[in-house]
Amino acid sequence: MTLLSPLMKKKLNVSNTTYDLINSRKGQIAVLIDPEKSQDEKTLKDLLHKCEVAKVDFIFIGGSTVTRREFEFTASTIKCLTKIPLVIFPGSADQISDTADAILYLSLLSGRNPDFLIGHHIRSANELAEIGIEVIPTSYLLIDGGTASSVAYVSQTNPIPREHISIVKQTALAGKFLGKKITYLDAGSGAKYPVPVQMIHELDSVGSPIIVGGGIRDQEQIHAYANAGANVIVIGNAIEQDMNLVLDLRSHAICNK
Ligand code: 1GP
Repeated sequence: MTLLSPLMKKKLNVSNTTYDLINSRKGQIAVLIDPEKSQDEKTLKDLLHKCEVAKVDFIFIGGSTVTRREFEFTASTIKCLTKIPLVIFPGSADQISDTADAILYLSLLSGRNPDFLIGHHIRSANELAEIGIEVIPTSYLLIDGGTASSVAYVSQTNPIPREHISIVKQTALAGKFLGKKITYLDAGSGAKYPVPVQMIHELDSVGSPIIVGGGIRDQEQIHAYANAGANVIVIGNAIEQDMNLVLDLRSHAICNK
């Protein structure tokens, strides 16, 4: 067996981290599984099989009010059932598992709640260092999606108004200067209005990979985000309501740039 040194991997352009994968192309798809709502093992197996058939790029796991036990159980079940990279999208410091490939280390920069800017991070830092999973510093921006989102409620913060694109851009830029490697725009689960496509276009100049989610329900929206330059498009609720929708995601690949 030949082991490639990190330098050789770089030369050969072999992606070896989840961040590299996220950064590698536009229009990738993540299916979000909320352990609190995740069904029995059989249903989870069925969903993950469909995700594989549809060539879903990532499975995200997380939720606003998930317990440690629910989280650990669902994460290890997913890991046993699929090889699709598993990425933690945490709602709190309790949502950690060494079975995941990476964690989005979210700082809720749209809000001013110190717990979600640094508090949960301090609580989880030792454990993350111990288990050694890939930690991806991420600017997390909540955008008004026309409904009261659970993230806004749990974090006790206000989302950025959707028409204030310049605030979003300044916040994403500040996040980049603070060392965040990714910008995540979220209209909140079940949002009435998803993040405006124009916002994705405008963030292009910031130069960080973009993840977008919240209220995305159809192919048209997915294509629009992919063409605007989003690296990863996250879908949760719509798939919880109709698992077969995941099979339609296969055609997203035509938009990959
Ligand atoms: C992840 O909040 C989203 O960014 C998920 O939203 O459940 O509406 O797809 P949905």
